[in-house]
Amino acid sequence: MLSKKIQDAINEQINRELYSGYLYLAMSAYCEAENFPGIANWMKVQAEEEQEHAERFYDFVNDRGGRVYLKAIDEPPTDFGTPLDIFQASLEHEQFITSSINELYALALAENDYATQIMLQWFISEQIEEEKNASDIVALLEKVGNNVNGLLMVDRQLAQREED
Ligand code: OFO
Repeated sequence: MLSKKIQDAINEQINRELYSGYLYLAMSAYCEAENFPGIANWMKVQAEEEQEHAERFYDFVNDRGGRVYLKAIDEPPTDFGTPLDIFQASLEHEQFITSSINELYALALAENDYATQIMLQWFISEQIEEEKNASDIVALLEKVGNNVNGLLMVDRQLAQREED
């Protein structure tokens, strides 16, 4: 059985993961409009991954006999600037998600909730990858700068991302 504190914190995290999906979908829509179909693809695959993260928490609450309460999802921005701005925003967002997962883990430790700790270990590893993915692309885009051929090359590369 989940404590009320853990249940509330995981419900909050479900909302953050759903918002992440919404944010990446908004980035994808923006990139479609800006004629960066490869980046749009990368963002759409990421949005689907975020939905899966939310469902992982959702299933965990139900499996532990808790209750999922869904809250309103905030409206994401509509303009994201250059490809470099987009991936910098993505990296910042993932750093925020990492800190919220870490806070959840600290709460699970304080509550002696071992099952929640084990479930969160998957997310702790996942966040290493989430931050790395965004920061690798930021580094690439910093090298490319305003070079149009370079931007098109990055766009073609990101077109290849597929769902796991
Ligand atoms: Fe769910 O990891 Fe990104 O936000």
